[in-house]
Formats: sequence, C-alpha cells, structure tokens
Amino acid sequence: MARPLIGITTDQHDDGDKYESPLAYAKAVDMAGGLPLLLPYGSDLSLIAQYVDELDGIVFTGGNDLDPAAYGEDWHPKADRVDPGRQAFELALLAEVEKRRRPALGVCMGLQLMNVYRGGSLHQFLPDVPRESALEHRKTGEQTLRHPVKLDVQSRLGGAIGKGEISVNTHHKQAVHRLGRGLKVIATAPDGVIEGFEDPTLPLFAAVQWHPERLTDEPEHLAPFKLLVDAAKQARP
Ligand SMILES: [Mn+2]
Repeated sequence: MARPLIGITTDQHDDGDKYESPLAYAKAVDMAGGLPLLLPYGSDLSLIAQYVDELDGIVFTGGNDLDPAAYGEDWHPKADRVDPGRQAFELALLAEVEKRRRPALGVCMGLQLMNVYRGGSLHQFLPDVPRESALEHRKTGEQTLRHPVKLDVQSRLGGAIGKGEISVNTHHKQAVHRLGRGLKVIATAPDGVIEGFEDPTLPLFAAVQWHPERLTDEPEHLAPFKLLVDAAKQARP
C-alpha cells in the first residue's frame, strides 16, 4: 500500500532567498511510515485547496513568533518575528485542512498557530508570567533542557503515547494563554504551562509545545508522528 503523503510546512532562511526545513521533521514522518513532502509557502492562497487535495496529513512545524495582532496585542520587545507571508499561508492552510478534516499535527509554533487560529491567545514571553515553581522553557545554553509533562491518557495523543507522564525537550518562550475554541488540554508541565491540546471532534487536530521530531529514538516521541500517519491512512479518500 502506498504511503500517505504528509505535508511539512517550511520556513525562510535568514537571508530571505531560501526555504528551509530542519531535517528532523521529514525523518520523523519517514520513520513513522509516511511519505514526507515539504511545502513552500506562497502568496497565492487560492492554490492551497489544491495542495490539500493532494495531501493525506500535515505537520505544522516550529518557527519564530506569530504576529500578536492576531489576538489583539502588540509585539513584545523580545519577539523574534515570523515571516508574515508564512503566517498568512499557514493560517489559510489550517483553515482548509480543518474544513476538509485532514489530520494535522502541530509542533511548537504549530501549536501556537492552531491555538490562535481557534481564537486563543499566547503568553508572548513566559519569563514575564508569574507562576508557582516556574520552569525554564527556553533554550538558554548549549544544551536543550527537558522537563516532565503529564498526559491525559484518555486523549488521542496521550493514548498513542501510552504513558501518563513523559520527559520532553523544551525550546519555547511562548505558550498558550487563552485556549482556543473546541480545544482540550491534554499535556501540562509541572508549572502549569500548557504543552499539548487536541480537538476531539476532528479525525486528528492535535499539537504539542515540545519537539518530538528531535527525539524519535524514544518511542514516546515517535508516537505523535505514527498517530498522524495512521490517521492519514484512515482519512484517505
Ligand atoms: Mn516546555
């Protein structure tokens, strides 16, 4: 049986003349049994429907910070701004993916995008947010830090991972503030930061704040990609 075709959103290289994608996303999709396909973003949003015709599932990948105008705020002074063309493309892609009920997995900025798309808001800079036993969620040194996450094993994603608690990597300064419409929190850090959610009414509309694609030698981190590939197989016309 042919592998399901899994689109992977891309970013732009700093010099502005190349698309780029960390190798880990395509490798994770490949390891999970999908056929990875990188998606360059363009300004002709009317072509998105044709992309979605071809795709069986999508990974919304990591990146810099979304324009907070999307949830009615001004830029934080420490913001690293994502290319507005990428943001516009991915919001339109997400709308089409949701309308067509195509399975979607969000990673890091992908989670933030899915939350904002559903009318939610973000903490723009987590160190500003007072909370009990606050953890460092950013990459501040050479090593990427890890922290535990509690999972709802009754959820799609938690069930696929199969454990109530796992250790995740953490490389983000933003996080969900107000949760978007129809989303259910399924993963939480010990300091209360939301690390994952899903919309249980769709075949798969799930996202994580960590980077499982960088940890696929650990089965619990390959699991979200296997879940996406399995859902993509079932969703095939
Ligand atoms: Mn974290």
